[in-house]
Amino acid sequence: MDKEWWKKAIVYQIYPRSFADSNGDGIGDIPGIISKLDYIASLGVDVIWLSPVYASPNEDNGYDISDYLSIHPDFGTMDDFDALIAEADKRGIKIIMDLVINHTSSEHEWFQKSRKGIEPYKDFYYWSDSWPGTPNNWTGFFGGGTWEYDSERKASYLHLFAPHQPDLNYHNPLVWEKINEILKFWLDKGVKGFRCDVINILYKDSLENGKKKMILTGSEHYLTLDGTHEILKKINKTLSEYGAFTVGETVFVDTNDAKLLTSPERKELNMVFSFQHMEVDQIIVKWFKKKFSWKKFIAVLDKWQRELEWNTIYLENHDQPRSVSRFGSMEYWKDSSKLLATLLLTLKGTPFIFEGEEIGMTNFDFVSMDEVEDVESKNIYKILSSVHLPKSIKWKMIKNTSRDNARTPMQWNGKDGAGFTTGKPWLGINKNKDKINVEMEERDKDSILSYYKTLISFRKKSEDLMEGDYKLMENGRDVTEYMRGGLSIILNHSDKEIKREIEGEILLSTENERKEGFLKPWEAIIVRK
Ligand code: TEU
Ligand code: CA
Repeated sequence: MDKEWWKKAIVYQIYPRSFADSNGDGIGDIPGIISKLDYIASLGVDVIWLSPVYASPNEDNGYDISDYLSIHPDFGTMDDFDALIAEADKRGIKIIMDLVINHTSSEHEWFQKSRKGIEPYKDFYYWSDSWPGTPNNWTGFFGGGTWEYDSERKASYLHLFAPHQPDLNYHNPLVWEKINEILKFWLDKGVKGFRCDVINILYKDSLENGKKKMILTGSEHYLTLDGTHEILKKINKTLSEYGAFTVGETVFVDTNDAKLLTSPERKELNMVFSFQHMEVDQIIVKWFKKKFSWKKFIAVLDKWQRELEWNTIYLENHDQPRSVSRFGSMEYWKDSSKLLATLLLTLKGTPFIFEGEEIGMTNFDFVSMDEVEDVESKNIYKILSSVHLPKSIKWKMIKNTSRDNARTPMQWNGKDGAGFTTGKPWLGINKNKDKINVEMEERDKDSILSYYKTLISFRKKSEDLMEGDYKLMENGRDVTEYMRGGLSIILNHSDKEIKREIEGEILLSTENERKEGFLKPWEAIIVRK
């Protein structure tokens, strides 16, 4: 097999809890995913990335793993997982898993033994009784402090995320050995790679106080350090024997860090998820939104396109609000969703589609905190309770940014339960399910879903889109144009009709009926120059 097969792939991310529920308990599961494999294959994608399906107390929906070698009963059994690999394989689809190894759940056996001081687990985590100078002043990713006191060990432990997500101590060589066994376990089952959760923060060089900052005080002690590069080389070595690939979720990296992390000679990661284009509508932290600007958005994407030989392209995932609600226009919901699809599938790199993006799912329409499940949102809301701000503003901050925006159940049809479940869904279903759903869009040749299929098959057949050089031609307030090989992609990301003569042959447009000499509002076209 081509060593760099993942450069030709399109990845579809599944958030298993929210995808398809086979047994009516309101939680999506693996048999549910298997029942939708024909649908996934019909999109033309090559790889499924599964958000965590491991055993977990679900304080952070599976990003807190209590056993890396078993499947959470909510999701099914190991036999179900094996069946998923086999059934996907029949359809030419590979499975990659989420690798969450910066931290475990506090219910993991390693932590339970560690807090009792049982060897060899005693120093599997960062305990204040083993590290002088702790607890320190570091602040965490979900807001608030990073040390939790444990009455059993009579010491505190470090957690960069929620208190039940203790950070693993990679100064202890045994930790890597255990992780390596886990990698091999899944690779032997036929898993073809990993999306590596917050992978650039694994190694902490010291636990001294950090420089005081607006966010993440202490981060200079763990962001993309040499110790992490060393671990990545080890992960790479194990995976290379299986022809598997990695995509790192890398927080606060710029293009220079990303080059180090992904350069083929260094043999670390294959690709990374950058956050910079996701930060265009934020002021320092995501809870402070500012007006989105296409010019800045394209400028950031352009920098990454120019500076990296190859990388991921994504507009959505389970941590981000829905792209059409954020970058598109609700008035031109269908057109702007198609335009975003065009951007996603014509840039240089490996595209990642998040479940529901292909039908234009929108942000959750929730009205109160009671409907929110996201641990991050709940934490922030708690912190906000001591801040003097009108309640309506606090709610707006949560509503616009909550990760639950992307986590509402997949809208398969317009019925009660949206075809997702026959029971009570774990998280509310968006009321627009009767207008936005797979069943309707499958029947409609002009739908967002149909456009995704057309565009994916167009991309696969186009050498220009698969491998062509990238060059930005125009970065305007209303219109963007870039070249991929001999193709020009023109996007009108405004609510206005724009006068524009097109030179060359228009191969694809988001519009059924084009208006000669104009770009319709939110029209995107691909032109052979
Ligand atoms: O996300 C890491 C991460 O950086 C996010 O916490 C981010 O800060 C925030 O979600 C942006 O809103 C990964 C996973 O994708 C996320 O779901 C987990 O909660 C987190 O790691 C901890 O494992
Ligand atoms: Ca279920």
